Amino acid sequence: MEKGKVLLALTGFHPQRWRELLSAEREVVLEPDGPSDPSITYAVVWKQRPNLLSKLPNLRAIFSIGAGVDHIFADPGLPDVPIVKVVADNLTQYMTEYIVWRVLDHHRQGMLYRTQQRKKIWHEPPQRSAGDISVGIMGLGHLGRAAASVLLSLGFAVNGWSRTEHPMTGVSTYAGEAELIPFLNATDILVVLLPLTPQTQGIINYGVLKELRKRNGLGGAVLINAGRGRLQKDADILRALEDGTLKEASLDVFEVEPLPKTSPLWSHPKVFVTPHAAATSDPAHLVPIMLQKMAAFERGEELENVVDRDAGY
Ligand code: NDP
Ligand code: OXD
Repeated sequence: MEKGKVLLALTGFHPQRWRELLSAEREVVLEPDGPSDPSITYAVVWKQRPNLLSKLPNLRAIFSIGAGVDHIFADPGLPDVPIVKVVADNLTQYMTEYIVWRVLDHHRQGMLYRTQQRKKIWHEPPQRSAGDISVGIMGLGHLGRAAASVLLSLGFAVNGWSRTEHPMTGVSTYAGEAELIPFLNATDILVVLLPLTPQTQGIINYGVLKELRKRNGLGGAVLINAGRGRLQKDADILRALEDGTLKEASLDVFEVEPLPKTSPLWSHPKVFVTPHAAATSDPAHLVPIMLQKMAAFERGEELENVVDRDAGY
């Protein structure tokens, strides 16, 4: 197979560094030469323009620069070629750090201590042990499993929920819709690492949050969402915080991004906001992986981490 040309189509990311690194081995263009440019073999994308890829006759694969691929499926003219998602140690490490950071901050009452410090209050609340807290991870995939391992090593009880069954040593696993409620009922801190698909859109709603466990001194359930914003209903999270269904939340993703300045989530005293920054796609780490995959594909090897189009992730 001939060495193919790469179309780099990024919205919301500056293409320069990606282009420089890809150019080490491939010819890279930012626009095709006409809608049916035959020279393009691969597309490296984030939120590509709709129908940009639809007529490229020699396109062999699409590479997402992120682990999520919902941004690719938003294109009504998506051609039927393999879509490769990111699985990379560096991205996994970033996400594990974010999840462990947020779980520990809620567990060790960071919000309370920050408030006390502002008011110069010297007060030590009771300390709970990690083993009394169940962290439930929705989406026990590449990122969820890595976070689960570290949380286990810190002594937390860990539950995991996935679409299909995946046993994991030390983790109480649940699968499918039928086991969602038992999973929630056994969870104090809910960590969301699901992909956005037609099945998962809006899944983090008031009814689901109401099912979370509230015992053992945490003082209420906690939500941490680093998956996708449209998994959640922002208004339902606010309602759950107001009536005590939720004690606190850490949100990295939102229904609308950037989070509108008018959103009450920005200034809510029980919400910790980060700007979709839990695990940044770093071209220095991800481009070499993409280039290796392209070269292996051209040698006749199978592409890895190909998206299942029926499942949508
Ligand atoms: P994976 O594809 O490896 O794992 C996805 C997990 O979700 C799997 O366990 C899968 O189940 C489960 N799942 C999917 N659909 C359902 C469903 N309908 N019901 C129950 N479980 C379901 O993805 P990653 O772990 O690599 O990434 C997860 C998501 O994290 C990405 O899709 C992206 O949206 C988000 N992300 C966010 C970032 C950020 O900075 N905030 C950065 C990187 C990723 P099964 O195991 O049965 O397939
Ligand atoms: C991703 C992301 O999907 O950054 O990788 O959100």
